[in-house]
Amino acid sequence: MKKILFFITGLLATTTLSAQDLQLNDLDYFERQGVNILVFSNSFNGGFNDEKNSGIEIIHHGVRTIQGGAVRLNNTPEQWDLVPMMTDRKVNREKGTIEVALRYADYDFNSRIIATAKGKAVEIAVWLDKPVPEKLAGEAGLNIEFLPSQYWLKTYTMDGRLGRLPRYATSQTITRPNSEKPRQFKGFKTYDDRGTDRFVDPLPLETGHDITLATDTPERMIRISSDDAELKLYDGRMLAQNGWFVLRSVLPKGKTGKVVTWTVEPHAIPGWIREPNIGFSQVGYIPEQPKVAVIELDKNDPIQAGSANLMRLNPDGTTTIAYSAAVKPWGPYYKYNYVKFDFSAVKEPGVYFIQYGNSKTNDFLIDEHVYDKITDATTDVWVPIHMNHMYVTEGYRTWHGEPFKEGYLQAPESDHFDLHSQGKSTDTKYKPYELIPGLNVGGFFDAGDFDIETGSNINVVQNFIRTWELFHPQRDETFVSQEQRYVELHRPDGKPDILQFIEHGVLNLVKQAEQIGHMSQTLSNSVLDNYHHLGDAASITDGLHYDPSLKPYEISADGKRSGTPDDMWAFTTRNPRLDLQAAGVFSSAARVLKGYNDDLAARAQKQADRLRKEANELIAKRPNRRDRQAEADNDWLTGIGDGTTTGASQFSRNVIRNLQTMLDSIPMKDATYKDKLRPAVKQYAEYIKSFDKQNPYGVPIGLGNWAGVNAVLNFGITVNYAHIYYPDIVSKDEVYRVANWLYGCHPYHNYSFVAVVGAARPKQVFYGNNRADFSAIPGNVAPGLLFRKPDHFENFDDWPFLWGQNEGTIAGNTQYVIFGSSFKNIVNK
Ligand SMILES: [Ca+2]
Ligand SMILES: [Ca+2]
Ligand SMILES: [Ca+2]
Repeated sequence: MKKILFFITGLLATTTLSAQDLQLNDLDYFERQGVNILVFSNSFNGGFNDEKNSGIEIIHHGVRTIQGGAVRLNNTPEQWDLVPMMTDRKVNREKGTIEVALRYADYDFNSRIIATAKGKAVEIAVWLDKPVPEKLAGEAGLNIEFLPSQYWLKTYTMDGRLGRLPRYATSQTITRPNSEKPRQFKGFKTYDDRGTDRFVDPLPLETGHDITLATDTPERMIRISSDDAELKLYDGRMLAQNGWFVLRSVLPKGKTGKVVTWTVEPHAIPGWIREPNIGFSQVGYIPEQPKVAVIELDKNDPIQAGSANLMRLNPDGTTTIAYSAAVKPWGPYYKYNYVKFDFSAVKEPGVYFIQYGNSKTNDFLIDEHVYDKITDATTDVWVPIHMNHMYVTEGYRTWHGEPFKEGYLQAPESDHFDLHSQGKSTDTKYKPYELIPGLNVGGFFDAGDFDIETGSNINVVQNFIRTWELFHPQRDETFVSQEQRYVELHRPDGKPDILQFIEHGVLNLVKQAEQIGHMSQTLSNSVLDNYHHLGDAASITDGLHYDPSLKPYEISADGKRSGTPDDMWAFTTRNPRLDLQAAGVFSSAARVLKGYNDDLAARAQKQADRLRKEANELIAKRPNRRDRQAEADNDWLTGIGDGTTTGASQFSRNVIRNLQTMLDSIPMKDATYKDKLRPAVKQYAEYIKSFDKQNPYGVPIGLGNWAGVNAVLNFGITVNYAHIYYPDIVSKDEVYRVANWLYGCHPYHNYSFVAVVGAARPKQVFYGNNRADFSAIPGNVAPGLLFRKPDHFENFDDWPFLWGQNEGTIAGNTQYVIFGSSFKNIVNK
């Protein structure tokens, strides 16, 4: 149904846009060839506040370079500044308008934005029924934001004056009393004012009534003018590295009605057609595997048919056509059309590239060994760099010193940030702010931030244990000394790295169980101003115990305590379901660590037994929906084992949800269990094939605000295991789906999502803890393609700061280790 709907939209768009004026299209956004103007197709959701993904957004020649158009309360809003809630959105097709109602509940402040197509421009106007509240007068304004990496070094004119947007934030700021600062997320503060009681406010780069940005770059050029309001141009990077260039007009005091009017005209290159995106595996292909490139085409691209060539780069420097074939149309999927080029027939090892029309890809290999190194960067570099409570070094470079030497305090009651909270009771023997001894050992940084997310750390240990028990990888490229709290990359120490990673994860988790009595939700930042830390993890806190009897920033005479409240907190509200998960992983860890670290194995087993008993008792007293679901799943799984589960209506959904668990238990069961599973695996084989109809890439594509790589990896792991145990039902050809997607065969661009050894063109930037350097930590896996409603996929590779598309997590990256290990195992057989 969706396919048909979008196909019709595509046809309409090509015929009605010939006038070259902006039209309000069937998907409720303004469109002309090369320009999409979205008015709150995506609204601010409040979860992490400003995520640079909402409000009025402009997709300019295929790239979403402008967003954040809304009434905002700051010159350059940061992530944790307040965002408006959209309370209403009306599309008026006759008038060609989109009207949204916005509300700041904290200030009982309502406004409306009306966007109206006017020729090639859109008018954006702010309407007020009541004047701006006193407290926000001079602060509330109409803002819109420009992507720095697409606008820096570009020229602009403001009322005829020339300028160039700076590559780095070097404009000017003032400070103002904190009392004038609009409230931030839940009353937290993103900045440490060092006792001055003042906040930093950027000054504008330019002020006027008529600005054209990127006068030197047609695909980015945009003109914004206003007769009734002053336009001010700011650089948001003065406050935060993830800030954008901001244009704003402060709303006038005491006025109602139409208070600010902008005319916004993005330049459109006449007849612009997006360059085809030829998706293929940047890692390359082994000779025997299916090889299908997916080519993404602009809906106005006339070349929807024709043929493509596989070109061979010969050792003597010449190029020859190795294979030529007609492309096969797949059809439309969201805003683009898709064709496929199948060159599976080519099996000769060599260096190749694909040519389609005037477009050529970079080169790639066809060779028996292309997949050999796909997990090495992740296990040798990414994972050890994320080892907490250790000094981590590589060659001449220190990644970080030993973090959080002062340990963790018992969290007081808090409705916190990063989705954490601490209930009224601590559920421990500790008083709020009391040191919980010994927690600063082991564990892994969560992601682009530095907390120990307990659930994720449990997943990490689970993932490594599964990898170890199935494949026993003996790879040793990392030196780990728990005694010295020292890690060195690329220095073998005679011990398999995976065992050392398991040990490192378990050290923290077991210590939590021993000291707290159960598992913490997280060991995380107490203050927002060090949560967004970018730099050496060892400098997040001062390493000194917080002593509230000292003045802020004062250090005790013995040099051991400070008055700076930067110590991390342990969030300890008891969750018996998490305890049960931990108990499961402790039992497995005890099995794996026996003979390697007997003491830790015994401690893990002891905590497993205690936590399981206590958690089951607690859950029996307070069962919830999830427990009933888990119980139902368990009955169903047992039914499979007993042969009593039959073709119920929920069969397919249950298979999708539980097949991995069932496959994992095959080694522990007798041979009849494997036979009983066959119908479920057959069902799953149909599910795998169903993706060929759902989208051109043949994998499950997620549409959430965290792009879908975890679901894709889960799918890939299950496909791999299903093939390993049932090669007659799930054929070897199926296991390449997810590898293709990860390594470059996906929408938007064709770069590998894994900063990986072996890929010809991996992504360059990721949301790692070195993101301020526009860099990556090798081996990271990006969440991937972020979907923006109603029809846009995106993955920036020049701007690392959008976590939903570029952040790698410890759980996801260790999931990739299982995927890659099982994939290599299959391929190399
Ligand atoms: Ca986190
Ligand atoms: Ca080692
Ligand atoms: Ca401290």
